[in-house]
Amino acid sequence: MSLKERIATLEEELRSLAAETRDEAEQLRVRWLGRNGVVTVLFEEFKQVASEEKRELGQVMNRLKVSAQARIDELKNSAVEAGNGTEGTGDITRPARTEPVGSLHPISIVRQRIIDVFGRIGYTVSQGPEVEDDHHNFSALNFPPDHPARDMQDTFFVDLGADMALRTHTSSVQVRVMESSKPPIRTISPGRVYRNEAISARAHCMFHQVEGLYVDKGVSFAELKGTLDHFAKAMFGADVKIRLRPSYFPFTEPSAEVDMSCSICGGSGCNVCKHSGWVEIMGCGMVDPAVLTNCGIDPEVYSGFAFGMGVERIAQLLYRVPDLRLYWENDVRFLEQFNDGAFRA
Ligand code: 2NL
Repeated sequence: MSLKERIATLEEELRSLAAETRDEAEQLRVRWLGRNGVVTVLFEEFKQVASEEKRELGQVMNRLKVSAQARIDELKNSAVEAGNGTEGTGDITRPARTEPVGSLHPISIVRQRIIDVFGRIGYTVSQGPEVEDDHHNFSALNFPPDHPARDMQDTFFVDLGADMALRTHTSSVQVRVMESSKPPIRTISPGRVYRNEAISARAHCMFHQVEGLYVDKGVSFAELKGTLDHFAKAMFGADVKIRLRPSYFPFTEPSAEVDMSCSICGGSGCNVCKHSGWVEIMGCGMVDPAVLTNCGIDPEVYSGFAFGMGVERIAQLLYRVPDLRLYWENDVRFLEQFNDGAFRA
């Protein structure tokens, strides 16, 4: 039989190889690829082949060697998976029972869900510093010099010289985005914010906000309503409704407070909505033209809408959390209730 014919026979044989256990697969490896294995011997004989045939034959030989290796590895792996021949080789240091390894904090879960909802409609995520200067946190956002938010009573100032404070909203991030990029801008800014308030069941000095900003030619209030309606339904379910009430923020005009039909009682009245059928979920409005100008965007060409929500508030409505302080106490009896199994080993 010529070398070529023998290779063809071996390729045939390779396809019908079988091994029940790891040991059997290992014996096959020795028989085929070991020091005196059939393939190894073949390569020895190859040295005698006339040089004009070497090129073509060499390729066929290499192919045989590679497929033999692959086939035997495959047999070895499937024997291991089936548990054959692995008796006594298990990891005896593995715990008998799987240990629980914790879960995401409800604020992390809800923040990520909010990011996902807006991500699917084209919003990017922007971040910025938690210690901000007066310009980004207040002035650019149209806060007048005597606004109460600029007071020590309401804002945590930081001893860093020039008017630095812990940001009171993530609008400061949106200001940075507008200053450094051109419309169209579609972004959300999740992050921690700080306000100098007494801690109670309903308020905390630190919370998490997600703000959104959309600036382009011809952005309308109707699009703002449509976007927020979509958000409420994506977060709380298709049957919730929203309504807008006129409000005031220094940085938007017009401004509105957004209420949602109570997701707990469906609008018929309960403790959470104080029997009104509606719960407040966020604030919003059209970006004030003065804010656009402050950030280097021409309000004669562009318009925009913005909104801001507290993640604690959204999580409170989703999970019926009765007291905001629970988010910070890290009592495992609270935290365990949000374990969806995603973090189990
Ligand atoms: C709330 C209300 C709001 C904004 C945030 C915003 C940002 C820029 C310009 C204009 Cl750069 N507006 N953000 C607008 C309206 C409301 O938040 O109650 N947040 C917890």
